[in-house]
Amino acid sequence: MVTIYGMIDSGNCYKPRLLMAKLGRSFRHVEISSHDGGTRADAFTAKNPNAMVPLLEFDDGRVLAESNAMLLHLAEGTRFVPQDAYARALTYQWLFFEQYSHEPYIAVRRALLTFPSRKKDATPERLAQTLERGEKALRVMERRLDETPFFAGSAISVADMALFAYTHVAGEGGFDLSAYPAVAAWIARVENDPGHVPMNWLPAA
Ligand SMILES: N[C@@H](CCC(=O)N[C@@H](CS)C(=O)NCC(=O)O)C(=O)O
Repeated sequence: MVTIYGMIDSGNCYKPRLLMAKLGRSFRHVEISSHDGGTRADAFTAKNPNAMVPLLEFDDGRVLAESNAMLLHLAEGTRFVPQDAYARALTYQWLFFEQYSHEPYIAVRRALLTFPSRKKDATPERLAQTLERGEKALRVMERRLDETPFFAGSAISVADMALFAYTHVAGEGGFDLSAYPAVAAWIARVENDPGHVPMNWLPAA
């Protein structure tokens, strides 16, 4: 059985948990948190020198970091990675968009406003920058979702799981999703896809 090291309140860590739940696959959750220094502890950095969760560990000791790499690996051969080459390329496009143009603003603003350990970093400049760039990401998403029900086209893919993770809690970062009706409708579509679980869901021990 694979192990996912992760934080319960992190969207990046939610991504592989959500996918595993939807696939009906068993896994072990080990809580490693940046709040209490767990991600920087020697025992963890021996596994991931980048000192970040999530981290996937296979039975044979091999590990895989980066939430979106985990999504692609765990979803290989399932309905969550499109067969069509262009739709698959679009899936990659939106996964990269999530990491470069979305997560650094929408996830980070939420962390700045809600994680006590990040409060010292919540300067007015940082909050203004993350708001402006996060709104830009939401506008890009709104435009795409005006065209298609899901990011890679007509069917849900791992790109939707990656973007859902922090978009559905964007309100905690001060983003008003009522200004983005296509995004709000997409959130409901993702939540209604079979096997969906909320962010705080954990497998039975
Ligand atoms: N690009 C990485 C980002 C992972 C990341 O930012 N992890 C945060 C939690 S959401 C973390 O572990 N931070 C460690 C720390 O701040 O000490 C991914 O998608 O997996």
